Amino acid sequence: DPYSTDPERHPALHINSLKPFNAEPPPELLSDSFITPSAIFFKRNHLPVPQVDEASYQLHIEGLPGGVLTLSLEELKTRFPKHTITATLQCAGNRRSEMNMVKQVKGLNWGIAAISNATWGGRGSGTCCWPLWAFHVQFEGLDKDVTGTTYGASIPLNKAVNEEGDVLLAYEMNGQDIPPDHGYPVRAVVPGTVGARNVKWLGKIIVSAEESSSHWQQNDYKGFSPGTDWDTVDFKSAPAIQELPIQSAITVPTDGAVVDRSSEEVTVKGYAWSGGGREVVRVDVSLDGGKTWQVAQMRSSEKGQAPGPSPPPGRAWAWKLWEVTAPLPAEAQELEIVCKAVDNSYNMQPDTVPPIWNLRGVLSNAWHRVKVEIRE
Ligand code: MTE
Ligand code: MO
Repeated sequence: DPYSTDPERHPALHINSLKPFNAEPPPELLSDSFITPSAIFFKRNHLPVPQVDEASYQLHIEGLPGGVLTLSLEELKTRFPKHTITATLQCAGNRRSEMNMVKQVKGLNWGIAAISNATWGGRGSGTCCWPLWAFHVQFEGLDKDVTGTTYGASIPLNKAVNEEGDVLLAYEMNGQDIPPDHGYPVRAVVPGTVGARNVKWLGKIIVSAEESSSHWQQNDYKGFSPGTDWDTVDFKSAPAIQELPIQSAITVPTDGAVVDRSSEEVTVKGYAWSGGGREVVRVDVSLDGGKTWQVAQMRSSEKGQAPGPSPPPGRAWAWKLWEVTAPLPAEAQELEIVCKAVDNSYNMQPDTVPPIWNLRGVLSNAWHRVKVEIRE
């Protein structure tokens, strides 16, 4: 069993698939902390977790003018200054289950928690000397399938070399060595970019004229029209997902929860985030299915702590947690709670799923709705 050496996992995780291991935290745990503890950070593995020995670990970098560059973990840690960023990672398939409710899609049935936020430490990728003919930076993982094919993906070169892109070759997550499930000993952190390009267990970097030829770059993680089906889909016709669209969801209460009339108020909590470093500037919350709205309170730090300086424009990599406490409407027996976020480009979420439905169930970012019963 190639999965027999996979690490132990936190029992609170909701498991979507055991081998490979795919799991998300319960939503109400997610909004408890601005920085998601690594143990409950969502886990998305396509393959077995590779066993990497830190003493013999090597990172190979190809396509630079000087030929192949090989770095040990020690060299990566000591030869370059350490950068630290707080960035949210979201899987392209987050909230796929809502697409499944419209019409069956192909993929893991993620709820709303295939998204988490961590502090990452490592070497910045922006340096000198990138060749003029290069347009992409490919990443290869050390995780392999039975045929020896490794996980791979690529990002545009300009994202990787721009210091304001904040791309990291990260060896720390939340102040500690990156845990095995999250890419020990080194992973690419590409803030603002879909989870799939944040390659874990990084073995090789290739500076190239071409995108990664991997299955996950070419024939997966792309968006299509609701009218495209598996008979007509042409993966070459769509660009690989890089930056993700505006997103928000309600973590508390959960769908189907019951609130007591005597409590008189309801507190709604959730997260909001946008790709490409765009900052969330507002979250609107409705208790009546979208007829009336109020603006949520947002925070960008742990509860009770002062927020740090706001991020420079275009570098808002971390999510915001938000909260609203409102009186229970007198007449209602049921609430349909809805949230929607707005980023600093005034991008907003679509109100329903059908116009954005796609056969792979990616980019699911419609207004999030939960129904709550009021018990008299
Ligand atoms: N990197 C490797 N080597 N193998 C993988 O299976 N999964 C990708 C990405 N990097 C993957 C990978 C996907 S699809 C996502 S969403 C993120 O890792 C998930 O990162 P996490 O498990 O740390 O949350
Ligand atoms: Mo993903």
